[in-house]
Formats: sequence, C-alpha cells, structure tokens
Amino acid sequence: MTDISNPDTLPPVATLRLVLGDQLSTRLAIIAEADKETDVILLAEVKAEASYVNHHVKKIAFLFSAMRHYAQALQAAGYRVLYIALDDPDNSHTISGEMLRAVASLSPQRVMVTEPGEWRLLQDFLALEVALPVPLDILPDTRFLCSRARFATWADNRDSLRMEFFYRDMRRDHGILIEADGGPTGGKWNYDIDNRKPPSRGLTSPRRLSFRKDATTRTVLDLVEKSFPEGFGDLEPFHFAVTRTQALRELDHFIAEILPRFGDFQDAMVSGEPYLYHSLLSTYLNAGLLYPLEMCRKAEVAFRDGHVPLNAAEGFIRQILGWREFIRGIYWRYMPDYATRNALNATQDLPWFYWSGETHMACMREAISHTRQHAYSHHIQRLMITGNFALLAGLDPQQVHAWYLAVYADAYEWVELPNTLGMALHADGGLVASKPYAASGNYINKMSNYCAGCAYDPKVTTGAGACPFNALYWDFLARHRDRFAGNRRMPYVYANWDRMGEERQNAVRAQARIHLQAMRDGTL
Ligand code: FAD
Ligand code: DLZ
Ligand code: SF4
Repeated sequence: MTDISNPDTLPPVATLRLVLGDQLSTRLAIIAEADKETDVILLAEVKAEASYVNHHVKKIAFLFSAMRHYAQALQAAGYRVLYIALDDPDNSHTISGEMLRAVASLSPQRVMVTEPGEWRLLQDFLALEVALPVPLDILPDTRFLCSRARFATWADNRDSLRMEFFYRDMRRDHGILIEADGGPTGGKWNYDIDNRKPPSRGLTSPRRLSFRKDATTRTVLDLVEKSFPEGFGDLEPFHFAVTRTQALRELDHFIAEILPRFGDFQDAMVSGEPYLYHSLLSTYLNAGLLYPLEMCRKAEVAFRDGHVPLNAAEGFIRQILGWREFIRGIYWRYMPDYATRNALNATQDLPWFYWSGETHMACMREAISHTRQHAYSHHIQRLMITGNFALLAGLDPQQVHAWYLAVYADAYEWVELPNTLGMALHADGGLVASKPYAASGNYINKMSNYCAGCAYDPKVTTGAGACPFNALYWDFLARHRDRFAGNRRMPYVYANWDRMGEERQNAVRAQARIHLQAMRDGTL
C-alpha cells in the first residue's frame, strides 16, 4: 500500500508522521497539518500491540481493517502513506522499531506523533526522542473535549474529584443542554433517576446495522485467523463499521431509532439481548472514527427537535461528555501509580470461566458469552455482573484489568483501567466512585431476567442452590467494614447485616468460603 517503494522519484521527506491504530481521525494536527508533497504518514500493524494482552480477535480485525481503510482514504486524497502490514517480512513488530526503520529508510528531517492513549507507549516515545537522530514532536490529542491541562486546573482546586461536578463544568464549557440563563436544560443537571427501569416483559433489541465485508476486511480476517490461532473470542460473524462513513451511518441510525429509549433501559439486562438500547459506538469513538462533540450535538438536536426525551439525550451526553472525559482525566493525572493500586488487598486469581464462560451462574455465563461473540457487553454487564463478581470475590485487580483490556473492541488502557480499578473494583480507594458498586443477587434479579434460567436461586443465601452473589456480597461488606461503615451512603446496609445476628452471619460467611472454594475448583 506504500507509494514510496521508489523513494528516488519522490521529493525528500520533511516530516514522518505516525498514526496509531486508535488515532484514525483526519482532524488531528498530525494529518490536518501534513504536507502532501513532502511528508509521509506511517501506520504499522505490529505484534507487540496486537499481543501485549490476549486481545479479542474481533478487536484486532476491526483495528487492522479500519487502519487499512483509513490509509487507503489518505492515499486517495493524495497523501504519501507508508503502511506496514503484519505479514511484511521486514516488520520489527514494535511501534518504536517501525519508526526507527522508517527514519533509517526515509531520512526525514523530523518525526511527529500524537500523544498515545497508553502510558506505556508514551514512555516508548520519550525513549525514542533520545534514540532518534532527528527531533521527535509529541502533539496533543485534540479529539478529547477536556485537555489534560484543563482537567488539571479543574482537579487542582478540589479535595475530592466527583464526576457530577466535572460534568456540569463540561456542559457549561461546551454549551451543551444549557439554557440562555446558564442553567441546565429542563432545570436539572442529571436525569439518572429516570434511567433505571427494569426490563419490561418481552423487551428486545431494536434492529442494528450490519456492514458487508469488502475485500480489505476479508483479507484482514484471513490474516487474523492465521496469525492469532490462540486469540480470544469469535472472529465471525464480523459486521463492524470500518470507515468513518460507516461509523457515521451507525451514529445516525442510533440517534434516529434507538436513542429515544436509551435512557429508560440503560440499566436493564435481558437474556440473549447483548445490545438492548445501547449505542455500540465506543469502538468507533475510541478508534477515532467518530468525534465526541458531534455525538453530543446530534443527541441534543434530536432532543430539541422533539424526537428524543430529555432523560435519554442527557443520559447519553453524560456518558460521553462526563464519564468518558472524567475517566481519561483520572488516568493521566494518576498514572503510573494508578495501575498498581489495590486498596482492598484483593488477591484471588481470575477464575478460568472469565475466558471460557463455563459456570453455573447464568448472569456470568450470559455476560461472558456476549463478550466472546461480539467483543462487547454493555455497561451494566461490565459493572454489575463481571465487575461486581470480581469485586465481591476479591479478584486480583491486575488480572481483572488484563481481562477487560483484552476482551472488548473498545478497550484501551486510558479508558479501561479507571473503569476497572476505580469504578468496578474500588481498588483506587474511592477516587472514581465514592461507594463500591457491590450488589447481591437481588439487584441482578430485579434488573434482568437471567435468574429464571439459573442453577442458583437469587432468594437463597445459604445452603443448596444459594446464589453466590448473596453470601459473597455480605462477606465483602463484613471484610471491609472498617473502610465502608463510615461511608454516608452505607449505614443502612451495615444495619441490615447487624440485624442478622452472629449465628446467621457466621453461616453466611461460611457459605461465601464454599463459593470461593468452588470458584477455585472450577465448579461454581
Ligand atoms: P453506551 O451505553 O451507548 O454509552 C454511550 C457512550 O458513552 C459510549 O460509547 C462510551 O463512549 C461512553 N461511556 C459510557 N460509559 C462510560 C464510562 N464509564 N467510561 C468511559 N466512557 C463511557 N469503555 C470503553 O470505551 N472502553 C473500555 O475499555 C471500557 N472498559 C470498561 C470496564 C469496566 C469494568 C466498566 C464498568 C466499564 C468500561 N467501559 C469502557 C465503559 C462502558 O461500559 C463502555 O463505554 C460502554 O459499555 C460502551 O458501549 P456503548 O458504546 O454501547 O455505550
Ligand atoms: C490495539 C492495537 C492493536 C491490536 N494493534 C495495533 C497495531 O498493530 N498498530 C497500532 O498502531 N496500534 C494497534 N493497536 C492500538 C494501540 O495498542 C494503541 O494505540 C495504544 O494502546 C494506545 O492507546
Ligand atoms: Fe446470577 Fe445469582 Fe441470578 Fe444466578 S441466581 S443469575 S448467579 S444473580
């Protein structure tokens, strides 16, 4: 795909510009300021990025296909592109190695990169600054609505960092759902309370777009199948969007057909329905095929046109303008220390069923099977099923983090790590979430129809058929009483625990030990 196979016939290279697999945007300065005559854009498929965790094969295929389509579009627009395919025999299989190789063969006057989404790659770039014979510029990633400097200004003035206050400032900064008097549209900042409906009987997903595989995607699917035989998950069926045009179609379809009910069923879970009313847009947004502001603006316009209720538009905008930007701010503010946090001293090994889905717990089986099939599960499955189990069972945050980073098509460390360590596992000691998202089988039974098809009974805590989430929930609270009893949102939970009396408490905790042993034995 390169047009520089005969560099003698082309003008000398001024700037070599690297675009990573999750930076496929043309509005970034790395492309917007490129000179088509004298600059070269480098993209490289490398094993180091494709295997530093056991990525889902659909995630790898999506990125390689999107990278190839992006490179083709740049070339068609007149840019000089150097594209290194995974099966290029000279591929060094690291990003740094490919930059060094390209510098050696093209002799550019300077090199430019956009700041990467992961701390580890930033360290590689800083090391390259020293190793390269020419200057290396690291440009800011302007796709985000809150720059790292803006987040620092916001965070520096506060004792505790709460998403809700950050989100209000973001709404004001960007004028989204803000009225002429500066107040929030509808009079309230947050309509989350209206977004917690349990699934109604017979609730099914609306129709989804499915994109036909072109020759480029088919070639990539063959390559991934051959190159990652041990990779996690199902490669087919593959129906992701792989270009910005397709991703925009998916966004417009979501806004028109699905967003109106997004708010109502945001927290619902239904057997056999992996998507319900979620947008499925994170994969495209995180890879650079969509921009956060256009998503928020389209949702706001749909509300103002009377097509979408306020709780749906606000709920969707809050996820993108609020949570997503807040999470990224936390990541860069607290790395690299953040990655090692384990505030609850959780040490259990990740059980094998996280990979295989082989467990008697119907809720876990469902969430993991969606994950295996689609490289996707929605937020409540990630937080309140697989995340909740990991929290209650005391799974080692590092192993849980490696799992979440591998299995979802939208996963990059800047967004996955604070969601896993902070939101799901409370391993950051409460930086992201003021209270642990711990829940018993009762919550899962209320918000899903999973329990009806389960070997366990959500109403039973000890003895035959006891739902593991129940005893593990109480055991978790008892284990961490010193830490959580003073939390102003938790006293009623501890009052319930105390009401049980010592004998019952001992029985519940003994049951928790039985579940943990079964988890280790692979029989849970
Ligand atoms: P929707 O429900 O349609 O939400 C709309 C958009 O809001 C999403 O596309 C996403 O961009 C954004 N969003 C929503 N919640 C969050 C959040 N908590 N943090 C950041 N952005 C958010 N999201 C990722 O993009 N990558 C990850 O690797 C990732 N790992 C997660 C791990 C755990 C343990 C948890 C609890 C959450 C994780 N999330 C992650 C957040 C969230 O679950 C996903 O963004 C969401 O499920 C993506 O599906 P969707 O596009 O259908 O989202
Ligand atoms: C996730 C990923 C994969 C699987 N492969 C590549 C690749 O071959 N080349 C590349 O440039 N990027 C890839 N990526 C995305 C990077 O891992 C991502 O840019 C960093 O994790 C920073 O977010
Ligand atoms: Fe999950 Fe317990 Fe319900 Fe089974 S009974 S689906 S383990 S919550």
